[in-house]
Amino acid sequence: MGVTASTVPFCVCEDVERARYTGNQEMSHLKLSVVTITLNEEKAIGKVISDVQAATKGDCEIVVVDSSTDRTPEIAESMGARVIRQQPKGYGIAMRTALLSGSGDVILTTDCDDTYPMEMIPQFLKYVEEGYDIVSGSRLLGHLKPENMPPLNWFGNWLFATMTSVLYGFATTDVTTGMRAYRREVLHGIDWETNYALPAELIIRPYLSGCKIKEIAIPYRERVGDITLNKWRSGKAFLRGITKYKFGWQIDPNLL
Ligand SMILES: Nc1nc2c(ncn2[C@@H]2O[C@H](COP(=O)(O)OP(=O)(O)OP(=O)(O)O)[C@@H](O)[C@H]2O)c(=O)[nH]1
Ligand SMILES: [Mg+2]
Repeated sequence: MGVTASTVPFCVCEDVERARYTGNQEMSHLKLSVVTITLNEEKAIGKVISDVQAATKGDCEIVVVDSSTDRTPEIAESMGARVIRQQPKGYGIAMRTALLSGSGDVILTTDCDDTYPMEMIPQFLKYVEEGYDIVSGSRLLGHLKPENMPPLNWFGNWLFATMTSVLYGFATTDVTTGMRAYRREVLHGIDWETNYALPAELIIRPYLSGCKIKEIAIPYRERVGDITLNKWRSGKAFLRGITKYKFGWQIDPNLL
């Protein structure tokens, strides 16, 4: 599959399916890279890496793009992760480096705050093996406790997903999720341009290029450590980023 930004858009509507992890799937033969980004996540990084290693039986590359001033990079390196140091320039700039640094056939992303279910990695891989280009974990389809996602965050995430569904005809329930698996070619075929809106761009532009996308329900846990992102800045960036690809608006990249 060759995905390019110039590919004529066409519609591949995939049903969003509820899926439950049974815990006993065989691991995939595809080479996997799990990539994450960190801004002072020393409380969570050890747990996230050990969960990834347990879920993949140690058979995966782990890449951490780190902008911390705490012990996060030392902990990550001591546990076998490849650490790339970068000045803190925002979520999307760091995530873009991480996405393009993974050497696997499949690149799986996660926040490094212990919110996402690393034990579901085999299920994400299974759907890529079945032919999906992107498998996206939806927190809003899963069983969500209010203390893990406050009502205002829930509303914002619901709004962004609903806007995407209405504007693009792509049935989605979560475009701001941090847990997705991508076929490597998808990531290298598009010149990504947003920063805080990158999670939405990462699903909208591949969809417009004809990628097959599967959304599955995931649980979402309470964060370990302090939040690093400014909700208002991210929220405004998502509003701009989600509308941009529908109307072809030229928007200052610093606002995305
Ligand atoms: N390298 C790097 N990582 C960053 C930067 N900003 C945020 N991060 C990381 O990006 C990930 C997402 O940030 P969070 O603070 O969890 O934001 P969030 O997921 O919107 O908020 P919660 O739902 O409360 O977790 C975390 O792993 C952060 O450590 C940055 O400038 N550079
Ligand atoms: Mg988070």
